[in-house]
Amino acid sequence: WVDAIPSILADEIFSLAGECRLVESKNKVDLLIGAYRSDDGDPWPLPSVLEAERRLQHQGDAAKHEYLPIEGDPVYLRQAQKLLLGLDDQSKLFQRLVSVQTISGSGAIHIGAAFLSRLLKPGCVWVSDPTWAPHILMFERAGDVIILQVCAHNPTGLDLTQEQWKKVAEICARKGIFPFLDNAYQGFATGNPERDAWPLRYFANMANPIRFGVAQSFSKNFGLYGQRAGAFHLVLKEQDRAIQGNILQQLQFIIRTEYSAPPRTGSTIVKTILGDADLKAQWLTEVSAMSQRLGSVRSALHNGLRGSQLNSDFDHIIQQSGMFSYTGLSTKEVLRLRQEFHIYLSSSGRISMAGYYVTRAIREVQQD
Ligand code: PLP
Ligand code: TYF
Repeated sequence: WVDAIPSILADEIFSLAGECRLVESKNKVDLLIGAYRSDDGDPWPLPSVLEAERRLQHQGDAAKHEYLPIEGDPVYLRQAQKLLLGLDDQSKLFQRLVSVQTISGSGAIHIGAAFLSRLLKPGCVWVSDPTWAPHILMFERAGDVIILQVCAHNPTGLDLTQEQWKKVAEICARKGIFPFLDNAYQGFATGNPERDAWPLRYFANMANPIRFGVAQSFSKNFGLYGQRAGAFHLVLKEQDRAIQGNILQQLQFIIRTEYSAPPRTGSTIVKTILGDADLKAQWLTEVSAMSQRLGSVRSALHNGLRGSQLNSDFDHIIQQSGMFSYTGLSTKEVLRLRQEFHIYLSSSGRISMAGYYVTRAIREVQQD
């Protein structure tokens, strides 16, 4: 059987990033991965995260390497729910939620997909075209489900308007479609996580509630890419109260068969920040700073390209928001950029706005 193991398509972004690392040119430009970078092109550990880590280190918690429960840390999960839905301690909405901690946003999508494929058994899963490629891979086996990105859409940078969200919610309710909201960039569209959560809060507070799932990631908005802090939430109807225990058992079963219990370092950092008023306020300013910097790179890129009598005025670059820009460059043009200029971007023409040589180069030319 070993000889018969077939090859499988690699992930384009990760494999091109590996290729780019090997390129020796000092002028190479990496616009691939959706990870925030500072003006100097370096990763930016959030100061609020560093402060939380410092506090945790001094706590000397003897239990800090113990297992978490299968479904995760209850304090972390409550903070995660509050951040999504804007809840205070008295909110009745908590009673409609079943939440489990997951291996970041990807794990949340996977656990959600596994849950839906076991229990809802959807006939069809709808995704935006284009969408983040793993959506399709993760739902391949999984009434109908539609995957919707809450904000800062990957790869296009284009989000639904509030009016469009209302229509989508109405169609889901009318046709019995289960919305699966992927929330990987809360804070990156407007700079404010509360404002970016509008679609989630609209869905949760509809007069005639519908059930929906949410995959929540803290990779981007806490800069905790490698820590894998996330959660999968089900927002249910009032009348589902009796079945919530069974739902949690099903989710625990799936987790048990896959990895037993979630990792705790990242979730402990997130709950420390969200549970402390000062640290939370600091974190909010840091999210806003990341979003603003991405916005100014966007404007700088647009300024550099417009009016240059090219095929496009590139105005779409400033109409988009978040981590990515969907440039409209063709696959052929992308390939030339890579081969002739060592500029690496996805073949779809998506660029990660945090790519720093572009910013630095634009600043240099503007200073001359
Ligand atoms: N969903 C979208 C649209 C993404 O772009 C990503 C990647 O960053 C994720 C989910 C999940 O990321 P992670 O598993 O790092 O939380
Ligand atoms: O789209 C991105 O760049 C990020 C990181 O299979 C990523 O979401 C990319 C590809 C992938 C998993 C994560």
